[in-house]
Amino acid sequence: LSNKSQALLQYNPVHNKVPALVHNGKPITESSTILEYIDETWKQAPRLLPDDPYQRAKVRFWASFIQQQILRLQLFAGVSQVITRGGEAQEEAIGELLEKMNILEEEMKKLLPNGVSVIEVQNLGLLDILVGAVLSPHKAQEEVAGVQILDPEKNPLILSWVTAWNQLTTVQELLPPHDKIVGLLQSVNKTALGSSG
Ligand SMILES: N[C@@H](CCC(=O)N[C@@H](CS)C(=O)NCC(=O)O)C(=O)O
Repeated sequence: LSNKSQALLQYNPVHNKVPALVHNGKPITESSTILEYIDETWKQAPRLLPDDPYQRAKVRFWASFIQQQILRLQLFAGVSQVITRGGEAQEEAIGELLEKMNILEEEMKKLLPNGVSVIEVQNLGLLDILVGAVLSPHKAQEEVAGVQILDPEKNPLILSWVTAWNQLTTVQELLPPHDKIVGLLQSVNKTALGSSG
């Protein structure tokens, strides 16, 4: 973000980043903290985390895996890093991303043995949001990075999960069109290439 508002600097003085939620005049920052705050404040369905402590722990573990491993290697940091680093380092980063994606596929098969063919808004969970938010623009990322991130043979569950996410009415209303995401990623990469000299 180049032109940060006074409100953003005021509400997220530590990182100056979005998202920041302001509730009753008080700021909450970091997307996962915001989601948990929403879940604890508005207790009606959908409940984002399960009630059972062990199931909650598992969901939190995979939520952190998606954010710290997959998102880190992908989207803004990942795609620009892959492009700017080039050569061997590029292959290494792509290899690591695909490896993490396969781990996610195998582990989600255990967590969701029936797969995900449809997401019901009333039963929306934290992992639906993270898988959807992080991976729904995967086609644009694949186009910009020139690499397949989700393989239908190796990642059928994740792909059907992303498809189910993309079918939600709210997502269809809010997700920018493919070309716009491609343009955004290209401009992020251009900036990254410029700043890397
Ligand atoms: N870990 C943070 C990441 C926040 C983040 O990276 N936000 C980006 C946009 S998606 C941002 O505001 N970037 C502006 C900047 O770095 O100046 C979260 O999950 O909330």
